[in-house]
Amino acid sequence: MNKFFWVLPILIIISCSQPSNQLTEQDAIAFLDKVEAQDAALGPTASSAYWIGSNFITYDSQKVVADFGKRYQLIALERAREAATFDDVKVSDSSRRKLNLIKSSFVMPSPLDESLASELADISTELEAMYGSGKHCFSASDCWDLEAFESVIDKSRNYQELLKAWEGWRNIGSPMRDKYLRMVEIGNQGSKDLGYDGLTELWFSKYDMPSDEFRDETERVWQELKPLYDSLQCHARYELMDEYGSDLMPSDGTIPAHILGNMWGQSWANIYDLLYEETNESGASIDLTSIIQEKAITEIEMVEIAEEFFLSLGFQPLPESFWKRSLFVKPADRDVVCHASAWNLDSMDDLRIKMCIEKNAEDFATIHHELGHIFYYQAYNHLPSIFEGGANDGFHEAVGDLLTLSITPHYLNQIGFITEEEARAASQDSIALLMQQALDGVVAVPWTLMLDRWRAGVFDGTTAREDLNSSWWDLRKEYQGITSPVLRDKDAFDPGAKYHIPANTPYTRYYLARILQYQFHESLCKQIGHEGPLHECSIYNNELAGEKLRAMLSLGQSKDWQTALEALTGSRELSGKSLLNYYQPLKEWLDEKNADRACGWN
Ligand code: X8Z
Ligand code: ZN
Repeated sequence: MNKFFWVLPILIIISCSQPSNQLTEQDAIAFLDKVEAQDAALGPTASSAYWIGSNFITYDSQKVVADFGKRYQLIALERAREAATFDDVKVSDSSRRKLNLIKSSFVMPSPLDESLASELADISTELEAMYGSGKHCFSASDCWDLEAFESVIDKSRNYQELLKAWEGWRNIGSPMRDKYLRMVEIGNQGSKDLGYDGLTELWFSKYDMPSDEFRDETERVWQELKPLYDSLQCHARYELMDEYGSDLMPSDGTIPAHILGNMWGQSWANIYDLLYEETNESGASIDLTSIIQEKAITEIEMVEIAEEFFLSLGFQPLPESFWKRSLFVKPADRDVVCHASAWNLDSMDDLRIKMCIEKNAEDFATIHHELGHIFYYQAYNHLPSIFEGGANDGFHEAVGDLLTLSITPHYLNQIGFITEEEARAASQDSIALLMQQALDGVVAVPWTLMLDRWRAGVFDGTTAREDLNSSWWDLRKEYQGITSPVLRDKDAFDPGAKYHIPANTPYTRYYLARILQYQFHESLCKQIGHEGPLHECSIYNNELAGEKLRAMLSLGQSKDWQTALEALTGSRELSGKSLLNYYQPLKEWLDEKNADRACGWN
C-alpha cells in the first residue's frame, strides 16, 4: 500500500483538532484561578457549617454538615476531572503540583453521582456523630461517655474496674460496623473513578512517591525502631505483672490492653509510676499534672503558656478571635466532638482549636500539639489556597510535638513551674525524663503504624468482612504486643471506638510525626549549638530555631516533603536515627533491666 494513503488522514485529523480545543498553559492557569476563587467564596461558610456540626451535635446540625459534605464532594470531583484534562499540557512545575494536588485531595471520595455522594456524606456524618455523642448505659440512669470511661482507665489500678470501663466504651463500636463497610464500598468505587486501585492506593499516594515505595519506607523505619519498642514493652509487662499478679498476665508475652493507663493503650504515661518511680526511688521526677493542679492553672492559661512558647520563637501572637471563638472546656449541656482539633476557617486569621481541656500533663502536651497546627496555618496562609497544607500530613502533626521535646526541667524552671533546685534534681535523673517521654513517643510508634495497616486491609479487601475485628487484634498483637483482655463478641467493632476510624482521619500522619519530631529536634539543636544529650536541649526562646522552623512551615505544600525536610534538616530522608539517638540512654537502661527477663511475644 502507498504509505501516503494512511499517513495523510492522520495529519489531517491532527491539524483539524488543534485550533479549536487543544488546552494550553493559559487554560490551566485560568482553571487554577477559578479553583482559588471558588475556595475563597465557599470555604469559610462550609467551615462554619462543620464547626457548628462538631460543636453542637444535633439532628439539624448533622443535616447541614451532610449537605455541605455532599456539595463539596461533587465540586471537588468535578475539579479533579477538569484537572486531569491538563495531564498532557506543558505547564510550570508549580501549576503541575497544584493540578496533582487537586486530583488527589480526597480522603473518602464518592463516584461523581448525586445519590452516592449523598449516601456517603450521610454515613460519614453519622459515624462521626455516633462517636462524638457516644454513650454506654449500664442502666437507664447510669450512662457513661468517653470522658467518664477515661477517668477510670487513666487512673484506676483495679483490674476488674478497668475491664468494665474498657469494655463499656467499646460498646459504641458495633452499631458502626455495617455503615463503615458501606462507606468503604462507596469510597473504593470513588477512588477507582479517580484512577486509583482503591482507597488504599489513594491514601498512600499522597507522599511524593509511589504508594508501594512509601509503604516500604514506613516499614524500613519501623524495623529501625522496633528493638527500642520491644524492650519498653518487655519492661512494662514485667512491672505490670508485679502490680496485677502473674495470673492476670497472658502467658504469650503480651500485655492486656486495659491496664496501660489509656483507653487505646496508645500512651502509657499514666502508668509511669509503676514503670519507673516505684523501683527507682528517684523522687526527682516532675509530675506536671500535680503542678498544673497545685498552681490552679486554668484551661485558658494552659493555652497561653503554650502560645508563649511559640512567641518565644518569633511567631506572631494569636488573633483576638482565636480566644473568643475557640472551645476550651467541655460544655455541660450539649454533645460536642471532644476529640481535640485545630481549625483554619477562612485561610486568613480565623484560627481556632476545639478541645475539652482537662488540667493534666497529657492535655498540656495536646495543647502544644494543636497550637502546632495553628501556627503552621499562620505560616502558610499567605500562599494560594491549593498550597495551604503541610509538606505532608505528618509534618502538620509534628510541629507541636516538636515543642514538647523542649519541655525540659530547665524550661519548666524558666516558666516558673518548678524551682531551680527542683530543675537541677530532675536533670540528674535523665532516665526519669526519658521514660516519661518514651511512654508517649515510643509507645505511639507501632500503634500509629498498625492502625492504617488495618485500614489498608479493610479497604483493599484482603481482610474479609467476618475478620474485621479479629484482624484488628491480630495487628495489635503483632505490632504492639498487646491483646484484648477478654474474648471479643463476634459482632464487636473495636476500631470504631477510636475517633479516627469513624471520623476517617488518616493515621499514618501520626507515625510520620513521631519520627519527624525527633529529626527536627536533633537538627535544630545542632544548629543552635546545643552540646550534650538531646533530651537536655530546649529550643525555647531561640530566634534562630524559630526562623529555621518558620522557613519550612511557610512552604506549606508548595514543595515536596523531601524538599521541606531538607530545608530544615539538610536531609531528604525519613529516618529513625534521631529518635534512637534521643533515647539511647534509656535503651541501655532497659537492656540492663531486661537482662534476665523473657522478652518478646508470639
Ligand atoms: O488525634 C490527635 C490530635 C488531633 S490531630 C489530638 N492525635 C492522635 C490521637 O489522639 O490518637 C495526636 C496524637 C495521636
Ligand atoms: Zn493533630
